[in-house]
Amino acid sequence: MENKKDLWWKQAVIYQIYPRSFQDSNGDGIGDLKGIISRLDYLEELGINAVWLSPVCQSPQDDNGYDISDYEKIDPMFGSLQDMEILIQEAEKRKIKIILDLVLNHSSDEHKWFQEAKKSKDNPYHDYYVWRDGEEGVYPNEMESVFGGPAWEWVPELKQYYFHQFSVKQPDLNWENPKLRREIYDMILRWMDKGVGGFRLDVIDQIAKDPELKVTCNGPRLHEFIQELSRETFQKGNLITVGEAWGADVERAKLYSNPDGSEFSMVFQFEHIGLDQEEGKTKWDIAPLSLVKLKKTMAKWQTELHDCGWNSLFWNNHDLPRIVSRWGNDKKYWKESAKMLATLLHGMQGTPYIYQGEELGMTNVDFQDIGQYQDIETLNMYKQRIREGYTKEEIMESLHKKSRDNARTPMQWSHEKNAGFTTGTPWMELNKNYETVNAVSEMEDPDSIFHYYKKLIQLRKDQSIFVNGDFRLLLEEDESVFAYVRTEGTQEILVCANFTENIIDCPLLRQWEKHHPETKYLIHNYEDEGDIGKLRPYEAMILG
Ligand code: TEU
Ligand code: CA
Repeated sequence: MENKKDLWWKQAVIYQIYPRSFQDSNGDGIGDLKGIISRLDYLEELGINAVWLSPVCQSPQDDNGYDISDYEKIDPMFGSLQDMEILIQEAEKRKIKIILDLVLNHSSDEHKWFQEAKKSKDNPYHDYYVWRDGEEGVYPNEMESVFGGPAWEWVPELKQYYFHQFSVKQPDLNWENPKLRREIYDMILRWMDKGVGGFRLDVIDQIAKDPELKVTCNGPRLHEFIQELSRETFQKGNLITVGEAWGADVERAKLYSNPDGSEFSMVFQFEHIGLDQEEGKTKWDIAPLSLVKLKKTMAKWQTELHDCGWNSLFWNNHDLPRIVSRWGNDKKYWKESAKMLATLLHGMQGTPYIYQGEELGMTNVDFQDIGQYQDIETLNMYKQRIREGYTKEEIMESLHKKSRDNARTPMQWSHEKNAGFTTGTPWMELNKNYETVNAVSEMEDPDSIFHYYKKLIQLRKDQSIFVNGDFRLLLEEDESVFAYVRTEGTQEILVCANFTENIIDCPLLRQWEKHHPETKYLIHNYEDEGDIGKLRPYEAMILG
């Protein structure tokens, strides 16, 4: 089946909003839909084409909305269905599409399906979930939840366990059940009728599972389910669909982003994201990043999906630490390194994603007390590591580097109280640097990170080579410089970046200038051209 649709999302730049931390409109300290509507002009100014909203559906908020208790109601803390309809309309006026976050691997235990399911084994909803007979205290196996502790929860009335890959309040849905699948498809079709522009599919590679065989990712029926989901819903519209797939490799990504449109537009794969994690350990056990590994990983995805799939391009999301603190330099070279990282990413082939505040250079937060953290994964890790004998200092150091709350401190709009995020008490403390890192000051400064992102986004719109060009990595073994060439027909551009705080000799640039005498800077993160053969700390440029 040829996919004849206009693939608008190949030219698009997507902005991710974490609604509870974006903009509060009613003073309760929690971001909401009306707050987002009030910031659409800012997003239009930045030049983005679509907004991915982390979940705003009804939820007890055990995992900040990734535990949905009604897929078709907006949680009152975020507003109403009417607010969502107005958001979709107001965004449309600015040529911005709204992408919803579909959490289909699990629901909340407060969803009516689960409330029914746990009433009895022969309840019609019982098999919407994954159950195992057993006896109290003897788990079906030793599988663990992503958030720590056993992945099985005992229900005494049924003398059964239910399976949950995430929190105990996030029971896994049983995709083997066609009745469940049909209900999910009908729900998605109703959201499509409301005019949403696409969907992000939460941990979608975990929906096909076999807990007996300890299979919780890339299960045997995964692509069968995804192709049915796509056929029954997405293919009936002209949507962007992006699956979150922590277990994806290039071969699987070719299926997920097959140009025939049989599955998704693309996936979020995380191979580059895991490179500063100690082999075989957890995300909290940090290893120094090897630039050579990063270059080879990103180059592999660029070359192997070219013409047979499609990449998403991201450094950040609501689960990840802020990239300028992680692989940049959020102190002495904060502005240069934030711009360098953006240049590297946006020069590649794929759809770029900007996470709220990334365009301002927002940084990790150094909370000093565990009481300032709110994320369930962080709090569970703290308790578990205290039990395991880690010191508080060791744990806080890991949290400063990798807690998901690094991405969830409120958006920094201005230097005013609470950074203009709320007139009330913010649900989470702000990062204290909002007095200097904020949208108002950066929109006033033509040399700001904000304006640099704006230029990058415009560049992709102006030059088709960013969307269509092929990719060739240069200086593969160089541990300081990340450089690659994009080619489309006779046009060539060079993306070159110094990933370090040292001044680096770069003969490549002199050679480039010799072979392209009329070359010019399409974008550059230093104000003056400097010495063409040398790269200053975190210096980056795109030469065309
Ligand atoms: O995340 C999938 C997931 O596994 C991440 O939680 C990741 O393992 C962890 O954050 C690494 O730091 C998705 C959502 O993005 C996340 O916010 C949810 O908590 C999770 O699924 C459950 O829905
Ligand atoms: Ca609010």
